[in-house]
Amino acid sequence: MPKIGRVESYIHRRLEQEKLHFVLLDPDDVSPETAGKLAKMSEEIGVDAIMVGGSTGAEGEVLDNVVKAIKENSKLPVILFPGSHGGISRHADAIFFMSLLNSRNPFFITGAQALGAFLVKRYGIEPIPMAYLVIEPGETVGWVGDAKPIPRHKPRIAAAYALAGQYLGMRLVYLEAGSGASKPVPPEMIGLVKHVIDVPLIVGGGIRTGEQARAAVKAGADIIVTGTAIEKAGSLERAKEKLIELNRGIKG
Ligand code: 1GP
Repeated sequence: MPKIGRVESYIHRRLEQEKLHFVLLDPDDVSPETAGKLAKMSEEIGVDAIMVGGSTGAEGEVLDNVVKAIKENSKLPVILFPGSHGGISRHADAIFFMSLLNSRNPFFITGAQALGAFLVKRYGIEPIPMAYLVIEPGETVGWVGDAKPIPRHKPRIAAAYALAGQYLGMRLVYLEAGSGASKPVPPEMIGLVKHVIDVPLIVGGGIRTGEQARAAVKAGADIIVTGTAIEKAGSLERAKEKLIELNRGIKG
């Protein structure tokens, strides 16, 4: 049996204390310099990990430079959040080895995973198996990932996919409304999914306020991912205020 790695153990350990906040930085949107500053700030404020990735342009040198800048500026674990096998960087600590279970295209369910597997092994990046479910509206990842987005008013469909993911051996479930979504995943859906699964539940997409983050946690989310609210805050000062607001919403 494969051993549970360092980052996954850290996630479980931290979850025994409180709900977690992961900040997503997309190398297509932030420079290495800004990414380093945001990571440092995130660590000071009490964020638990930095995720790096995106659906478009988060590959190669662009990705490597952002990961390196984050590693140089903070001690937080850096977890890759790849759009495909192109989203692998040797400088990261771990990778969400994710399958977009409700894609129509097998490339996003098992194809990109097969193309990336040897590189993950060669670089010694810790893989964390994760069921990734795209919920309406789904935004760019829904379109690029050829998803059949789960309707917002159909929590049972999300719960069925989430449980199937767990039964397939995935150790995290991620409900994704899409980066920049106008509305986050509905609390009723978060609640039902949490009720049926035993693995930690991650929720992201469209969470912009402390209030929304609090509602997602109250509904059952274990880990909240925020990206756009921080990346597009307008200034580092505003990003800091946003981080504090979101972190308070999550950790109470
Ligand atoms: C996107 O769930 C993440 O993959 C975060 O979404 O950018 O809307 O915070 P936002």
